[in-house]
Amino acid sequence: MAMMDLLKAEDIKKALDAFAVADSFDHRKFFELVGMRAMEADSVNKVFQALDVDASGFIEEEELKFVLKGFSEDGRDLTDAETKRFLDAADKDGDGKIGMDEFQALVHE
Ligand SMILES: [Ca+2]
Ligand SMILES: [Ca+2]
Repeated sequence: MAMMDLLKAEDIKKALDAFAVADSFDHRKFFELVGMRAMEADSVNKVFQALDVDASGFIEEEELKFVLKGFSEDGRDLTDAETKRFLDAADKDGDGKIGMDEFQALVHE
């Protein structure tokens, strides 16, 4: 499922533009701007699957670094600090990766 089928291109652009500066990324604001906070669980799961590039069932740190590219090929890489903050916020069970339930909780927190 392509991200474009789940989200509006203008919202993706707005969300990416808001965090164009390195180290400015805020996942709560990003999910809000991109239109995911109002999304149904089923659609959030589809976004998760699109971001889980290797289909391991988890978003690992190396996938998280390139998470914005999952929304648009113009998306920048997250910095190491942003990646770590994002992971720490999501990874409630401390296994170093984001499961689907953790992703759901993060989007709707
Ligand atoms: Ca993965
Ligand atoms: Ca985890």
